[in-house]
Amino acid sequence: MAQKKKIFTLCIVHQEGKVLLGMKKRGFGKDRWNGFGGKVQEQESIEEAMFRELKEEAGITPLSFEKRALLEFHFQGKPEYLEVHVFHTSSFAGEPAETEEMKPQWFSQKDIPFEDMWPDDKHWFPLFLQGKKFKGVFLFQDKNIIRDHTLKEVDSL
Ligand code: 6OG
Repeated sequence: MAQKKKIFTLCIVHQEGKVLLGMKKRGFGKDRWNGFGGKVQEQESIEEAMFRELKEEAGITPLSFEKRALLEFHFQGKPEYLEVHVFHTSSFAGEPAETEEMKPQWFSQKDIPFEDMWPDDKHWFPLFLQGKKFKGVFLFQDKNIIRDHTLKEVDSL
């Protein structure tokens, strides 16, 4: 039987050698730095969800963006997997502000806090920051341990 998937967005603001991450204050991924995003709702497109989540979680609107990655996250023993559409944006309108869900902070791209992020991030952030497009599949044993993964560059998504 085909596995069910849930579709998510993840948007990372990257400009002038810096990356804007948010500390997740509640829910899935609590107490970890991450880009901004969430579940795509039934009546909206993936891009619309990306805009909505960036506004809701960080108070900003991207002025340009590019899809850079498609990541699958499988958790052992869970019937559903996550399909995460990862976007890059380098320009936005508004001022990043703390919200109920996220506390935003700029990091130098040389100083990304991988120890306090999802463990997959250290594998794919370098490709992301180099401007590559890629697909990845990660199999988690639990939220701290990756059992297996594949990552490959692609020409288009
Ligand atoms: P809400 O629950 O806030 O959406 N997400 C992940 N991000 C990374 N870097 N690694 C993972 O490994 C992730 N699993 C989910 C997708 C959750 C947000 O967290 C991202 C969404 O942006 C397992 O609605």
